[in-house]
Amino acid sequence: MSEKPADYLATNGFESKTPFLIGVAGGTASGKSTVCQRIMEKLGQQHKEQTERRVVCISQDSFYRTLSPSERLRAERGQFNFDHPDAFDDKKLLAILKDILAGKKVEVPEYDYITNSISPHRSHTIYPADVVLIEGILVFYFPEVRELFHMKLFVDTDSDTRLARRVPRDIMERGRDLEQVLNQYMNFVKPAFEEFCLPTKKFADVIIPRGADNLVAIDLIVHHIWDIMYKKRPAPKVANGTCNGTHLEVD
Ligand code: UZR
Ligand code: MG
Repeated sequence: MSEKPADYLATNGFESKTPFLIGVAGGTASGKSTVCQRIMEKLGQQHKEQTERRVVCISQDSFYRTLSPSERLRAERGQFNFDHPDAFDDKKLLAILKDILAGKKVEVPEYDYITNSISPHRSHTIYPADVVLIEGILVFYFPEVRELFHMKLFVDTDSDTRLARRVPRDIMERGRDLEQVLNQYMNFVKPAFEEFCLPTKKFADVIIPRGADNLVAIDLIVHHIWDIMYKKRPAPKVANGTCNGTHLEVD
């Protein structure tokens, strides 16, 4: 398969159409963010300014709900279950996804893993885009949210690999100690994965074994996104190219 030109999305003249919404689920440290990053890279988006991006990625972590004072104390002791569906504000996620589908500009809060809370003064603006990726452990759990996705991907990486990645990440990036990380994993992360996340694999359109290492799967997905976007939309205006009705040729 030939490489599509990196600037295709930026030059095709598509304006304010319904964005193509892709959900990316999978267990903790399965490589969801990396898969999204690879998809964005292959669509040639990662070096663009926020306002010019035609492909954007949002994390479900931005939709953790605000904790009560007692929950906050438990979180500090590693005794709060962040892997349970109740930890999320699914109504807020739903409302934002509906706004995105309506072509609106939205503000997405930033989550801070050190304080276990949404940063009060930090959020980023998501401008209307052609493709919006939403990644998170439970993005397929909530039926109303799940129904909004045009494409559902499940990143399926084995649990040993995920644990081996999760431990150093929590210690280095999220300010935890080893005992706390392992306790939390055994008490909350692993059981919640089995109870809430793994059963949502059946909703996926594509299951990606080995996660971001699976370049063939990522390539196939990216080509599929191209095809769908092209077929869904009116004949694109291409700077130096022609459109013959079945495929796009660009010089
Ligand atoms: P990914 N998480 C935290 O560690 N701290 C928080 O304040 C909020 C979430 C973890 C959460 C889950 N679990 O397993 C993980 N815990 O973030 C999901 N404990 O993020 O999909 O990137 O692994
Ligand atoms: Mg993540």
